[in-house]
Amino acid sequence: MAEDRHRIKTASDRFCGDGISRRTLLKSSALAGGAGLVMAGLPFQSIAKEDKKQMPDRQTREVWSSCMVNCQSRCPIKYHVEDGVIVRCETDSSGDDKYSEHQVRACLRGRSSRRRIYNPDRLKYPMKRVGKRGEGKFERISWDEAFDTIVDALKRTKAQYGNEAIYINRATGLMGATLAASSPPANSQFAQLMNLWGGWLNHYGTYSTAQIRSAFPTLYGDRKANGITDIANTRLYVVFGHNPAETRTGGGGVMYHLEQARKKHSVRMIVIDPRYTDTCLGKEDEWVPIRPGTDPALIAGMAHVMIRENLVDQHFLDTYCMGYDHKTLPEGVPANSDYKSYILGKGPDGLEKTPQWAEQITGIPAERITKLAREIAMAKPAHITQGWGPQRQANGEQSARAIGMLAALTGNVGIPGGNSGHTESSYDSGYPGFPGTANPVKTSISVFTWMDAILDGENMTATNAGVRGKDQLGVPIKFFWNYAGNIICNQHSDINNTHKVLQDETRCEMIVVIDNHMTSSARFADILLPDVSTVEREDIAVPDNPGNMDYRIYCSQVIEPMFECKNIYEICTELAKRLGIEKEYTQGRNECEWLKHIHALAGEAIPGLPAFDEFRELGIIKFPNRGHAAVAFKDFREDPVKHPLKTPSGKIEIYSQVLAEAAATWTLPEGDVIKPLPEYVRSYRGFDDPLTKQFPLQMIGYHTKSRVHSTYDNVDILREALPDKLWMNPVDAEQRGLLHGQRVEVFNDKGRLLVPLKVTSRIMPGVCALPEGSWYRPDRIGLDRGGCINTLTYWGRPSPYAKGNPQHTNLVEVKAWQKGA
Ligand SMILES: Nc1nc2c(c(=O)[nH]1)N[C@H]1C(S)=C(S)[C@@H](COP(=O)(O)OP(=O)(O)OC[C@H]3O[C@@H](n4cnc5c(=O)[nH]c(N)nc54)[C@H](O)[C@@H]3O)O[C@H]1N2
Ligand SMILES: Nc1nc2c(c(=O)[nH]1)N[C@H]1C(S)=C(S)[C@@H](COP(=O)(O)OP(=O)(O)OC[C@H]3O[C@@H](n4cnc5c(=O)[nH]c(N)nc54)[C@H](O)[C@@H]3O)O[C@H]1N2
Ligand code: SF4
Ligand SMILES: [Mo]
Repeated sequence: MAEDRHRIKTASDRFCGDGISRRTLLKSSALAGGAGLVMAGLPFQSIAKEDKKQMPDRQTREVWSSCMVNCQSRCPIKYHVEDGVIVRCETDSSGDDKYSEHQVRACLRGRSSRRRIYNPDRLKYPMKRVGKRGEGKFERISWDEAFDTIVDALKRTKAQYGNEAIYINRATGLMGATLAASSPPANSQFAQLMNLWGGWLNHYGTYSTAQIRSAFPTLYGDRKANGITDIANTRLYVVFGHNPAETRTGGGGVMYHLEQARKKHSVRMIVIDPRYTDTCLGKEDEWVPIRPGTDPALIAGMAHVMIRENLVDQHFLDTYCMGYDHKTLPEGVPANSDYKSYILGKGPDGLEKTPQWAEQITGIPAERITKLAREIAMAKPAHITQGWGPQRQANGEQSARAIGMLAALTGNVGIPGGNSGHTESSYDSGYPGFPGTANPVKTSISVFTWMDAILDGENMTATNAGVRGKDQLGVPIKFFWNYAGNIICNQHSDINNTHKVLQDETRCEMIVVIDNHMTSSARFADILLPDVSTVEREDIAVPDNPGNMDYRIYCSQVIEPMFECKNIYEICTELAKRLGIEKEYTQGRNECEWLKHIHALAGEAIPGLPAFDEFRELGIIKFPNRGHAAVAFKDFREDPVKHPLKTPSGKIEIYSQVLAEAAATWTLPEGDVIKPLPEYVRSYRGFDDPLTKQFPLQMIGYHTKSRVHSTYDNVDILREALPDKLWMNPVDAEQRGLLHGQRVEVFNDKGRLLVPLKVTSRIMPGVCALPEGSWYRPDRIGLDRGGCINTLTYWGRPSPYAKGNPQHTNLVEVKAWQKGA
């Protein structure tokens, strides 16, 4: 901190081509105080202007910026700056906080962002690796040397392997940014740079949603859901593996909307999750603990009850769906391949999917399954939905589709108060992002398969690895861009194995990491570049799930860039210069001019938008949805002939022709299957895998409120407030003689980690849970004292169709930790 205080950099006016100096700009932001705008038709109406607090004598300023990490909210933060140093922060206090024009209040993470900005882990200078890759030995170099080294490597890679050997990794640290966006990678400045230089290898899918993203469209042709506020119109909210109280916090987050909607009509809530989550905490009406990876079996068991008791919506299934029963099976498909036959035991497996059958798999008593089936079928309408936990499983495609199937079975699709089974949708004001150019390379790999592409890119094909845009990738990844991501070594699976692959410099030849902090991924860089943090640049922050009120936050530069940190636009401009594409890249604009340009484009889409300078002063503009909440597939429900779905048949494909084709033509590892029906499929590392003899506990990860993935993990007060613990049921703890609070070793065939134990009946027996995102900190004997869950996750087998990350499918054993063991 003391060092920061004394660091002085010459004020730069590169942001503003309008001649306003940086200091004046900061003052003008300060003048805005706590203003915010709500779009209330035309003209825009200012709803609050706090007293102007300007104390120039004391060099005190208040400047709006934001927290824009990937928790999927983004919150405005007003920083108080004294003598160039942030001393404290506040959040949105504009307006009267009326619902749908509400305040977007930051959570504890955003409010502690000062500790992330002034953190001892901050990267200060460009560095090059001097030891073995991953060893963490670096030497300070000049920016010129860094740029030249990168450009040499780029040129070498392109000449020898072509542009497809250049990969931009998934990285979500700046998912909410506009100019500094890291994700989707196609929106990043590195993508723009590479687009203009022949292209780069892209990926499809995300670590968040790979399975649901690929699988849901096979059912509905699309990934649509009713708006979150439409929950006010429902009788029953049935939620599978979704925990917005932790994963959608902040004033802009889904949890707030959910509470508002439920309050309106006392909506009942059933939570189906192996854990009693924070979303429950007395607010739920029922918690149904379920074994991880078995949701399709619960749904099959419920379908059995509904069919037997004549509770399915037969008219809906006949009119809008393919493959529910023999009447709507596509032509040429073998008899009894329909869902009803599967449930009633007339399909190829000959097994009736009774609630008793489902009990054996899910761990939910048959009686409870029966009652649940009746309640869900009879609640008209019911909003059936899912988070992304169920699909981050080895057969997550099946879970995602089965939940969608339940919505169809009960006829809840396309109506107010209903839903498709997909995660809720939000209102979108139409404010655009960075207008990038197209990538000349059309090939992409699944997000989870970059390591496969390093190891064996030559032989990855469309049918053995899900390569898209080309039959065969044909070339390994040789150059690796990693900007604002900690996926390389913390957030990807099976860290110990990843290390081995990456340590071999003959495979991936150049890894460039651009971050704020010395993360475990940063340690794997060949060239390591220090980026400025959000408060050291100008940008526009974009929320992900804003519910019924979209908004944009103007992030003014709060403090001068620290140390030798450079802004991403500056970095890419320097690289563009050396690649001979500076003009094409900058299009004659500096950062501020790009933001102005984007705001001007927004003005074309949103009439009455305040001028750029006003936006900058206001900090936040709010766009309430003045219409109704979205009702997914409403047109289709009203007229399925006029508004067919994007599936091959135009209907909801309970029997998916796309998946039937993949099942027939793809090469899968032994044991993997792709099923045309949303049926239950046993999975490796599931509850009944033979490996349970050695590692008897299923272990899921979850996204915790103490951080956002690995970001904020190095903020001391957050760690103190909520230390990571392994959740374990008292039954399992007793069997192992383990006590609450004790340090335990969690291990399997992939690795070992150390973490304190939380003995709690908030998790079902046979399952334990560890928050994801903790920083990997191995000791000399390979024991991860950081407690990073990816020490124990499995990489070798992506999910069958999406080729997604099965990071919640794990088997482990737990024992008391003995020092020196
Ligand atoms: N086992 C398991 N693994 C998981 C998951 C799971 O559920 N279980 N979840 C997966 C999911 S859904 C996701 S999205 C991924 C997330 O994985 P990542 O995308 O790697 O997310 P973070 O760990 O938050 O890393 C973000 C990085 O961005 C950096 N950063 C923040 N601000 C800036 C900035 O201004 N400039 C620069 N240059 N860097 C910045 C941070 O320091 C941090 O290193 O993890 C996945 N991994
Ligand atoms: N505070 C905070 N917020 C975040 C993030 C963060 O790291 N921290 N990350 C953000 C990102 S990038 C993402 S992708 C989202 C993640 O959002 P999600 O993927 O929805 O979050 P998870 O916690 O992984 O899983 C949600 C719930 O699913 C449960 N679950 C796991 N497996 C199963 C299963 O097989 N069946 C059922 N029924 N339930 C299961 C878990 O116990 C958990 O409570 O959150 C976002 N928000
Ligand atoms: S972590 Fe998310 S909810 Fe919290 S302040 Fe940041 S953007 Fe807002
Ligand atoms: Mo995510």
